[in-house]
Amino acid sequence: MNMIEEAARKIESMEVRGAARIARFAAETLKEYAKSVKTNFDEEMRRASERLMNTRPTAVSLFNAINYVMSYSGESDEEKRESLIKRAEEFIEWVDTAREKIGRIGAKRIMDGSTVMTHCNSSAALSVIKHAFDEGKDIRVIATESRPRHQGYLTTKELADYGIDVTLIVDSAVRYFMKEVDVVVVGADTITVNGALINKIGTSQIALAAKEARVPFMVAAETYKFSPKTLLGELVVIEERDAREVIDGELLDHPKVTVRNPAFDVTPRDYIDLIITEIGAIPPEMAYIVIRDHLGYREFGGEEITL
Ligand code: RUB
Repeated sequence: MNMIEEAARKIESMEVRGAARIARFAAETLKEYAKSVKTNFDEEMRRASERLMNTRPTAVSLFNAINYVMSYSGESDEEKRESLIKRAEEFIEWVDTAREKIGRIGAKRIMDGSTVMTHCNSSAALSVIKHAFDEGKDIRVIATESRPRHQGYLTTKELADYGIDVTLIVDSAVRYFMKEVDVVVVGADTITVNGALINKIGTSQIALAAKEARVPFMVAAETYKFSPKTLLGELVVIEERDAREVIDGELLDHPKVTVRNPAFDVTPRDYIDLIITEIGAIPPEMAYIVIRDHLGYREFGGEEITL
């Protein structure tokens, strides 16, 4: 199996998961692949990027990573390779530094003595929580289980190993515990041009419960989670995964039973107090400006569209 196919399967099987990790991994993979391409550089790289792009549909970070890396330039294959490698390294640097900055900015919004609720397993959201803890704040986290793939267990272990007190709850207990929560912090797979958040299934219910209880709802999202495609009118595709992730056994084969397994949902901007990005803490209404000023849009091999 070649390097690209192997990487694509790792993303599809969720061995590599989470919007930032997927994006970083795609950039790394294209960089390594570029080093091995002998002839037909453009064509080989185009095919490789298409295969990676078709792994998971929802997180725009994958699209933005591939788009960034594939916007290489040069005359000869050697020049193109060099340019691509440089762009991949720039993107990887962007991922690493953005997470750090988001942690520093977001931590200011977490007060000493707070209880923080989080959902799924977001490296950006956890960066905020860890920074607040590193500043000496006495905080406690409520982490949802995040069925069906239980990414909440990863969050629980990661934070507990870091020294933070964590309470793990089932997803349906969110409203029950909301009265104990001072702030909710979640990550993002995509932010649309109108400021809506697409994140792990269940996020929108948490936002609803937070609004009802007047608990601030913050999103930790690097600027490469904002979607230029939505500016051009595209709708975000919500990935629907195999029913066997939800249950096994006889119900699956029952002719009258359908099991649905959407992996993400949409939280409207009215439920979001603040988006913490590496360029600052912004209201969701500013999504258009982030897309216009920080993300170009270029289709592979197509026309560049100036925003
Ligand atoms: C992961 C998920 C995370 C975002 C943000 O979904 O929804 O909240 O991707 O994560 P999955 P990060 O496990 O299905 O990939 O901040 O690390 O990019």
